[in-house]
Amino acid sequence: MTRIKLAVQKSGRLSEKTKRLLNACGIDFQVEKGRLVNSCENFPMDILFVRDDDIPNYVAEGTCDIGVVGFNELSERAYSQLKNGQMEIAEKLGFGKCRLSIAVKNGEAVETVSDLDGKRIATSYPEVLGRFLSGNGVDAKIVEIQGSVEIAPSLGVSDAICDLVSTGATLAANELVEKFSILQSEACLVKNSDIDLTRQTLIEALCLRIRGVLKAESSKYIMMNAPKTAVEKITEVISGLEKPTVMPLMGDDDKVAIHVVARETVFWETIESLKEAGASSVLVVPIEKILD
Ligand code: PRT
Ligand code: ZN
Repeated sequence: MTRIKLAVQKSGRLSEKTKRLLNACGIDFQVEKGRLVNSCENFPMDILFVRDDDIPNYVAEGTCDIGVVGFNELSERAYSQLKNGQMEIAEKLGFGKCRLSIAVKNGEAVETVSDLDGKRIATSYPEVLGRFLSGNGVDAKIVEIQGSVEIAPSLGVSDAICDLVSTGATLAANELVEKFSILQSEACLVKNSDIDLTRQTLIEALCLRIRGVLKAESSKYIMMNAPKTAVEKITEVISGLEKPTVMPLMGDDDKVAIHVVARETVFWETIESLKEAGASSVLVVPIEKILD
């Protein structure tokens, strides 16, 4: 029986969330220590646990059919393969969000991109940075370093850095100021484009499950009771959500139950507005799966 091969980061920032996503898709597997390939028990898929740096290449070369990796790694290591259609992004997964930014020492006079002319910029992303600089006509020296890029300026190795930022705490701790964000990134499911029909069908089935889980994660089911007279006002408050279901309440002719699926984050303000409009017993509950 045909099986697909998925590359996943072995241990790092994307590992746990990737495993959790697969489990939420109903895919079970054991991770055995020291074992490179682990087979899924209830889905025809084998998982290869590797360093994230290797994932773009594994998928581009067809060693694996699909992989979960940050868009930053794809842009650095598989830019041309993505551009020429050898591989493609099947799903954006919504976690591992960060940005690749250029930062300089506190007080350094860099305001516009052209102020980077003649500067030395340390990075582990020479390809992405090189494209950004040449695209902006900037002539700066790229100093390639693997790891701890943020200490390069204080060591005198560079004048600026280009590194991933999420909260900004690392930059602040090293007295660096973020100036230009050159790439937005998140974890992606990437796939090789040259795949036979059977594998293609399996990948589509996996994507359908992933989309269902992601949609459900950002959705909530809201239930409330309300006087019949308040239904119109409440419908206005939830007009941005799906069409509500309005049901009679047994033993109370004046009140109804209103149920609605919210496809976006439900803010406290919305719940407060519902209460103000006359709703009571407002329940906001998580949804496990949504298949449209
Ligand atoms: O061993 P392996 O090669 O597999 O792992 P790795 O060490 O290369 O990668 P890892 O596990 O650190 O990160 C994997 C992926 O997570 C990255 O490729 C990104 O797609 C994503 N990601 C999301 C991040 C961050 N956020 C992040 N903040 N990767 C790294 N960082 C680092 C950044 O380099 C800097 O040192 O965190 C620091 C900045 O964080 P803040 O919060 O202080 O701004
Ligand atoms: Zn890595």
